[in-house]
Amino acid sequence: MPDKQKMIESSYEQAKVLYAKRGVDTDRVLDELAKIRVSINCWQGDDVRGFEGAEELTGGIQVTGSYPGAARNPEELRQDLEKALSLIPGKHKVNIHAMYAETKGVKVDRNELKPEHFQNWVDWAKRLGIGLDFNPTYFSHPLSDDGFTLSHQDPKIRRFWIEHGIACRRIGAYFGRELGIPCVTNIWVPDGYKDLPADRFAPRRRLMESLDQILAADIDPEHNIDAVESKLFGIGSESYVVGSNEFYLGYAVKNKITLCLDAGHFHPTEMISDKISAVLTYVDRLLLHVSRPVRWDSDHVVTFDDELQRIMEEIVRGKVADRVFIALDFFDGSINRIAAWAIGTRNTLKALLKAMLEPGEILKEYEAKGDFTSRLALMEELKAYPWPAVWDYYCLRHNVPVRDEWLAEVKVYEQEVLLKR
Ligand code: RNT
Ligand code: ZN
Repeated sequence: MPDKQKMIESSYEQAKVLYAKRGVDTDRVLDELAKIRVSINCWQGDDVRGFEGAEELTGGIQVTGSYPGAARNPEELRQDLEKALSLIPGKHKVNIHAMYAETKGVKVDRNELKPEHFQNWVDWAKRLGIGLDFNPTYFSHPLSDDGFTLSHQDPKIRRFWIEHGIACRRIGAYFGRELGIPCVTNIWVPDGYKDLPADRFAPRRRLMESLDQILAADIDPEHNIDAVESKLFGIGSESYVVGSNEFYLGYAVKNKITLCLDAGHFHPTEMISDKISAVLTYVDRLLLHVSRPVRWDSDHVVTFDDELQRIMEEIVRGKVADRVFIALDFFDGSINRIAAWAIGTRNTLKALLKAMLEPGEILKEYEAKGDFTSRLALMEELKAYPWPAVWDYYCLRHNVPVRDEWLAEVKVYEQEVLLKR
């Protein structure tokens, strides 16, 4: 359809002129945007089930909904991810968990996992030219059943989970080396109490010591980047979470590792967008779990809301894109799971693009002069600048569906593939 193409191109040319008047070079912005990899969470595709045959998702997180077509095995999950990636402009990363190991029917416990158990993922990522990120899985396992892992009072159970952490860092380094793109290995543990603890100190001390042992293993920081993720509460850990924000902020600063901020892991009115500049004053790098809490840590699909835009504005205005890893974390089983990936990832990229199109220097100048009227006026006018025309052109240039055209492709895939499962 050359007409459609012409329309998109001419809208882009008009947008380009408007942005140029504000000193923004849209062509350059699109080149910059193409360099940013978003880490897409594989666990949206199978409702966080993994390949170990686990019957239940534990750890205080929950997927609701029973939309047909969830991936049941590695082949289906990768096929679905590939479909989703074909609807998203740019080259990205896929984020996997230890429970997505492929052990050829042999039982390999989590403390014994090796790079070879992820060879299919690596070969697949190579073929697609994407990166991989990694997460040890500290839930949905008999040794996490009483709600404690790395901070467990039983040294044998702690040992098991320490070994798991070390195994995962090795696997992460393998991903980074093989793919030529560093792997972020993110530690999140569900440890905590439903009701008021008598001792809040001891589990935190144990968690610190366990993390120290995991990090003591000598693993090439060029290929593997260690991150720790905090949380406020979970289902069954409402009163106390061992790995709270203060705990991990202190840990990351002290040990010079990456801190992970999940958008759903704070009080409902507390926003991670405001934390980026604070945290990056003290840690080198930040991992974001871009998610959407609705009244609680519900992990809804990321929409184009205010907080998403603020997060991206912070990254762009602060010129810290090289210090922030953007990863997605949502799991909704009530809608088509490929659509969930497409919606969440496309929104993330749109918000990033919109932020990159901002004439940031002008805004900062107004601010420095104390002209807050102009600052607010321009910020508000920019919302109606033709950034969607730039987005459409970006999709066209990267050969992915423009606007809601991707939905028709998902519907065909649903008929031909998902509903036959
Ligand atoms: C849980 C954390 C964690 C998980 C994934 C599956 O509250 O957000 O990041 O969502 O590891
Ligand atoms: Zn998370």
